Amino acid sequence: MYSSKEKEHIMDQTIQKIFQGILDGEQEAVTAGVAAALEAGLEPKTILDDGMLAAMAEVGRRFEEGEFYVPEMLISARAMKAGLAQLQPHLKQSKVEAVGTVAIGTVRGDLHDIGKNLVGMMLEGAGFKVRDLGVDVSPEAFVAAADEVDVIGLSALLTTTMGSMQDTLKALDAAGKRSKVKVIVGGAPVTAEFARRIGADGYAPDASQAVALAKSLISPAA
Ligand code: B1M
Repeated sequence: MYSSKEKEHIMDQTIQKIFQGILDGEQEAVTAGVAAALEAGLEPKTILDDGMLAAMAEVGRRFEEGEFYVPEMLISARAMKAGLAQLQPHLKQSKVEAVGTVAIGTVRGDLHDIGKNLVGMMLEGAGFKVRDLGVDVSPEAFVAAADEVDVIGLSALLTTTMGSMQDTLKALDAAGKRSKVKVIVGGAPVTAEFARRIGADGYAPDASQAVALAKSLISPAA
């Protein structure tokens, strides 16, 4: 039996292991860390926020400072994805009724998919049926999906691809489908003000708020 202090120490160590594993791009260290953290009774959200998302923020900082280059970012992203895949079943609630359908994608010109995947996972966990359109998704592909879903989710991580969000909204408009779907936007450079300016129905800064937003748009009274 561990004392609560010992337990806290084990938890700190496993979080540190996950954090470091992502920085080093070591998939096995990350998946072993996630398994150990779950076994130690850590909340999936704590593992995600304190271990994984904190590590990706540090990867971004190192890239900005010139300490990391694209290959390092890439191997860190792979390690992050391996950890996320393992955490996914624990982020989902079991047996939730389908509350609506969402098509989600990273907009044209943008290849970042970790945030988009996380938003998709959380939506699924909350009972949405999610159609993942992938990355570098053209406005036309979003338009094609509009007939089949209640919500379209656009993700962008680059300031240079935020314009693709506006292009997508314009394409929906031009195809006469804008009123058929709610469009939500997010991603690190995106803001609520930008969302308003391009005529999106809403903006969410993170995955859990994206779920709350999608729910509120589908059933405003709920
Ligand atoms: Co890139 N990259 N990257 N990158 N990359 C950033 C975004 C950058 C901020 C790094 C930096 O300079 N600090 C910078 C962008 C600068 C800018 O435009 N302002 C950058 C750059 C410059 C580039 C390249 C141009 C580098 C180059 O080639 N010279 C290049 C572009 C390629 C392209 O897309 N065309 C590039 C490439 C890459 C890799 C491929 C190597 C890799 C991506 C791998 C992958 O995704 N499969 C990569 C990575 C890993 C990053 C960082 C380090 C991490 C991104 C990430 O996954 N974060 C990133 C730095 C950073 O973000 N700090 C960086 C974790 C993820 C969970 O967070 O995606 O923000 P995020 O998602 C959050 C929220 O934003 C929100 O919820 C999520 C969960 O809370 N959210 C939504 C996201 N989508 C949403 C949608 C919603 C609602 C909420 O509704 C629909």
